Amino acid sequence: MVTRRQFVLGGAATAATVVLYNAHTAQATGSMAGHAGHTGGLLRAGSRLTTAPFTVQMPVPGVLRPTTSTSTTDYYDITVKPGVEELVPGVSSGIFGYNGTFTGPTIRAWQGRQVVVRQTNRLDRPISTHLHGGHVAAADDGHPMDVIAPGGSKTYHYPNDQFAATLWYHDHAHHVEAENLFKGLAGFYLISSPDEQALNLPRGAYDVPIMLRDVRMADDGTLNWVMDDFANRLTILANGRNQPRFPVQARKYRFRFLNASNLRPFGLGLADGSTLTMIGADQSLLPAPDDVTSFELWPGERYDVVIDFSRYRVGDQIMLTNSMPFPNEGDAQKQILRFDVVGTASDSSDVPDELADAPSLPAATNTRRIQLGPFDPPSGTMVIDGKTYDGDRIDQTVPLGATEIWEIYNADTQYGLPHNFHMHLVHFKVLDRNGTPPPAAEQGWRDTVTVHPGETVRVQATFADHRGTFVYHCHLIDHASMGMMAQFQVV
Ligand SMILES: [Cu+2]
Repeated sequence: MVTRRQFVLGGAATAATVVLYNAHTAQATGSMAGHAGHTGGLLRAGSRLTTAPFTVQMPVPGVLRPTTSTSTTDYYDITVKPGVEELVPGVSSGIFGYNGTFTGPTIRAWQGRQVVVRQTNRLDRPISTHLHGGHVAAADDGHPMDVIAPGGSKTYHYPNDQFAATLWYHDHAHHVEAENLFKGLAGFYLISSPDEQALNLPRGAYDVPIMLRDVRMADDGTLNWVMDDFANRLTILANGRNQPRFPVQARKYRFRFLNASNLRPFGLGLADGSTLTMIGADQSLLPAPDDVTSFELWPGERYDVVIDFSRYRVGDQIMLTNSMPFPNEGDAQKQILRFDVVGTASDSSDVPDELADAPSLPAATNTRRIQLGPFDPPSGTMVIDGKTYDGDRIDQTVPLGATEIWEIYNADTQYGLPHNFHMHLVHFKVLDRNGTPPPAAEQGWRDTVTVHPGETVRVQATFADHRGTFVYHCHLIDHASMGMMAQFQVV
């Protein structure tokens, strides 16, 4: 029998973190002349544009059709190019997009069935497409230095020998990954497996990916890119729309929440405080479902959540809210998406008490200590173990097949910067945070983990299958572009 309980992930630390986070932002953006004036413009835009919130329906990104398929492989073609989207109703924004759309097309993959994607770059800048969460060869990883020049193409091979999970692909070209992601280069990559399908979770039209993120938008719709510009990214988007509505039937849905923001964490819940059932995170389903009333979603992270709308009546409207408290933000940042119950539908889906095997942990043979930060405001650099990223430097050498514990310490106590640690190639298990085992929602396989200032988080991973050079970095991705990235080489 599974014990379900309520929790707020890291809730106690949140308020202090936010205050300090803002102190950092004031430091980091202190040189921005006209800062106050621009904020005023954004607030005017916000009040004008929120005269009609929840009038536009949240789109569900379309599933990409293979160009060709064989008995073993699906082949896709994606063109990265500029596009125009109405992220806010009535205002056109120039964006970068996979196939020109702000939320890229979704790739649906099957465990053990290969996917091959040819990416063609029609932007005027380098790109590199990383499959976040993909267990792939180094040549296919979308390494920051392995870029596709303007006009060029590269073909990526994804074996999908991994668990059913919500993955995503996004840009990773060094020094411009943060800007490229900010302007729209992100899409879903969903892996299913026979084990997962046998569970009878909500599927088809009732399995909906939702990409949450923020942008800084001028009154005319221009997306204003400024590095580490946390405080001015005030327009929140769900699947590329500001404050949309989403019609639902009075039955269970599986929502795959991804935070594709560069820096912004969310604290998500329903306005009526009712239950969300966590079923998956990052790289796998959870061992058991976990009922909560809210959860935090940090940049790069995914949580699969079942919401049962059968407790509502047709005509009810339920707000998805963001409780992460940031000063000077109003309803436009707190009310993210409204679910409108528009009808009833039969529901034979189920959330069983056991979802997946708990992560297996062979004995670790090595422990490494990794230090994130501290941030150095005068230079504007972010460091890991005292160094900014250098593509010619190998920071850690790991024998193929080794199982290791990585102890990640966040040294950014002075400015109170949280970081979200992400490793390429591997999936890891969070062992503990300052010695305390993780909550239920962190009990599955992960590839990101939030490390608050002064915290030490221990994770365990096995470096299997692929030799070569891979990066690890903060997934508050502006930090990565500012240097908070390093490399391990599997030999
Ligand atoms: Cu960071």
